[in-house]
Amino acid sequence: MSMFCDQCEQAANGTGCTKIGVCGKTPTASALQDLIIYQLKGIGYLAHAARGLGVADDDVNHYTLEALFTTVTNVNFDTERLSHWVHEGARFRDLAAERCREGAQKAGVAIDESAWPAPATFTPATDMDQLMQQAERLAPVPGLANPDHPEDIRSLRQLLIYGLKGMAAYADHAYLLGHADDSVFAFVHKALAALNDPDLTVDDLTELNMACGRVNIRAMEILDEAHTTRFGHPEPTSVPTALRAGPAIVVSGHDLLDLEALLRQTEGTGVQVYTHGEMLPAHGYPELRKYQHLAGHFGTAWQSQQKEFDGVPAAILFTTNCIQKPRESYKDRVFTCGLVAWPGVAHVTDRDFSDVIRKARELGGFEAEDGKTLTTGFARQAVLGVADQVIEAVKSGAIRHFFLIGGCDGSKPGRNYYRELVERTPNDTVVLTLACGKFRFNDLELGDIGGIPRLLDIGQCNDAYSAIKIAEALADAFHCSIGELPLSLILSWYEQKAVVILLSLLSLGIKGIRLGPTLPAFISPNILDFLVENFDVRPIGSAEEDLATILSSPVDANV
Ligand code: FSO
Ligand code: SF4
Repeated sequence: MSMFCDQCEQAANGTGCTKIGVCGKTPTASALQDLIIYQLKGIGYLAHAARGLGVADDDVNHYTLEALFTTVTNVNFDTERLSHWVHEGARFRDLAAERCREGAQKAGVAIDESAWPAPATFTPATDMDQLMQQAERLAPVPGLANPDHPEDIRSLRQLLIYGLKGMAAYADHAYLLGHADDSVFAFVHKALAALNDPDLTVDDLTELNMACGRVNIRAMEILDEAHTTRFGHPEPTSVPTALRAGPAIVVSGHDLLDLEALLRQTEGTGVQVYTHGEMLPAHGYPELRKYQHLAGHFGTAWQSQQKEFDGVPAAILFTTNCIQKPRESYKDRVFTCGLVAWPGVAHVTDRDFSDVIRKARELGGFEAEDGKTLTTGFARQAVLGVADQVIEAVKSGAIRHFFLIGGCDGSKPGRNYYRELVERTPNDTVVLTLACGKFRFNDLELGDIGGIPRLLDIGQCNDAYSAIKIAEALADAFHCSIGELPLSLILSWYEQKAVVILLSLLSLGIKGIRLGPTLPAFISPNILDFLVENFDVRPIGSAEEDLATILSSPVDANV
């Protein structure tokens, strides 16, 4: 069985995975994810039509987000769970169709169901072999990259689907915290519905992609609201990497709600909880850091997990991506929850972490060990709280330039660029960072400028919203646009959440972004030319040369 997937930066040979995913995704899992996307185009069509008739359905909204999120890189590798999503898709499609009929009845209009596109009437087979046959039949080239579409159209359609996946991840985190905005669901359904139209032009698709970026800013804003309402505004925090003696749970992923539930359930049990990867910024939130047994941070970014978890005497909990195939040396102590799943790995439901706690006790835990400290918690409120000091430092020349060096980490050697770049930044510059790419350099001691740390960790990837707010506030203070600030954006991408953040930055008109370690496989040469011409997007070069170009740029003199 073949497959085709080009949605992440690891796409085999820079074009796409065709035999098995570099991430470990099997052709069966890939086909099931394709079916989920196929069905979502139908659900989107019906939900968009129902909304137009005045009826929105919250269950359909939530299914849409979670089904998209399930197909993001390094989330769900379990074919049993994926086939469950396909079958659930048929149920939610029926619900969306019902809402459509209800809306039509209320509005007194007739609907022509024979005009509904094929994905809106698709019935999945019950048996896996037949499901695979359906997947093969529906996607002549698996992966839904229709070979009949011209290359640029295909490229923009993939870009939109990947952007929607990334946005859905952020909107789902917010939804689970009780925060949502119908404008986000409305756009996701509208865009999925549009993808049924085989005649979309480059202009139509460009507009949809830009809108995806704009709506994602709202999705990240809602998530920021959800996090800060529930957990307070992050505060600058020193996080130990030292280990305490005793039973331990290491928590990875991005879901702060899962972490909070685990902290509550482990309180007073003697089990220490450590963050891993994208969970590091959790330490900055007052309502999470108040737990004395939130002991510190373990390890670095996602791609090092197999090495870092090898034989670790602790239970490991994955709350979201990025999970990799667990080695036998630690598979028995890995747990997943929420949407993340790996075949044969224990899955926690309803945030009942008792099995995880039991496993942590059984394993005995770490011996005490010394470690360094990392800092985090420089989200928008903390940075804007010292805005006057920052503005003064820029005016006096103490701060010459800001770098936003953020995004995902990954295993390509080219990613050393980001460390080299940070190491070379002059002492009169400030580095803002976010997401797991920071682990390339967040152990560096960069010192401070008049009390302002030179390395500021804004948070997780979704905290790109905070970064945008900080940039907007600086631009306001200097009466200029973000593009006129002495600020350079140097991004590393890996998966679809980074794709949607890039769309968000482009939708704000931000130009001159440097992107690495390689450019997306699904971007065609013409679309790349468009991005270069209109947004001055450039691939990263060498750290030394890029830095020299940035610091000699006339934009330095603008403020
Ligand atoms: Fe990293 Fe993975 Fe947060 Fe991504 S852990 S790579 S962009 O999931 O979402 O930054
Ligand atoms: Fe390949 Fe990335 Fe797709 Fe996995 S998600 S199959 S590594 S392109």
